[in-house]
Amino acid sequence: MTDMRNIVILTGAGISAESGIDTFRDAGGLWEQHRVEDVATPEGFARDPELVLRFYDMRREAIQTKQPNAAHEALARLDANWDGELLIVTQNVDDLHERAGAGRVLHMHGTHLNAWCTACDVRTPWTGPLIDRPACPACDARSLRPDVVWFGEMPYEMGRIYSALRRADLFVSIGTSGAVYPAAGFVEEARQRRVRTLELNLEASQGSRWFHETRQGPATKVVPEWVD
Ligand code: BV8
Repeated sequence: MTDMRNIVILTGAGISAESGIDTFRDAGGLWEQHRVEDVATPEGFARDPELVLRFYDMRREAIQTKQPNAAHEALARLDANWDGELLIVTQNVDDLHERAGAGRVLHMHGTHLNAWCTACDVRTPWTGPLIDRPACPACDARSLRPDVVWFGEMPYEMGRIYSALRRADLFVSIGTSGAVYPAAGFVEEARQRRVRTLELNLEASQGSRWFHETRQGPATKVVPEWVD
């Protein structure tokens, strides 16, 4: 990586799999009874708010019992030691990158650590259940939803992501199936700008053909090997 100055790293559920957090595709339990698109959409929330709130309460509770793994720790080391630009754009709503010590992290699909009030639009840190319809700390309305980006909603900080991609020398995708846009399109964006592209994933993904190099294996193996 010696000639690389600016790096953009995209991570997906696969980087947290070995921490015990279910990915979307091989999840058990509630995931198998509901397609993500049915539960992770504004329409699904309008149709059955209790189902969606229970679903996210369950995931939030599960995330809080998990620990970062060697892949999160390797990226945190890279972040700490890299004197060029570096941005970890994660699709994940877990906070394992931050708990491993990474600082330059952007949650494009939101985070399980916040609740978002649909009455006053204020986002507040929230780790408890939402199913009991607690009052918004800012406006007291009982209108809190998870602060995650559902299908059909605009991901966060897209301008910041695209400007980082424009300046990048290297784009690395870790643990994502390349199934969901706009994240799945970042590699094409990178290729059009002649940015070097690398995929680190357990298996071939929907976007593998776009990468100059793909290394297959569990994240706790292939990510430290790449970083160190
Ligand atoms: C938007 C947050 C526009 C919530 C998520 C038709 C064509 C193209 C696009 C669309 C279309 N129809 C609709 C769309 C748009 C849609 C979309 O892309 N749909 C898909 C289904 C086709 N996208 C959207 O709606 C996005 N918004 O487009 O807005 C807009 C414009 C103007 C104004 C308003 C709006 C928003 C999408 C965000 C949805 N939210 N998550 C939550 O977490 O609950 S999506 C969720 O699934 C993730 O965040 C992630 O983005 C996505 C895929 O998940 P992955 O992270 O990749 O996980 P997955 O299980 O799929 O794969 C895991 C990978 O890890 C696998 O490859 C596996 O091999 C690997 N792995 C497993 N174990 C390991 C491992 N790798 C390494 N080590 C291991 N141990």
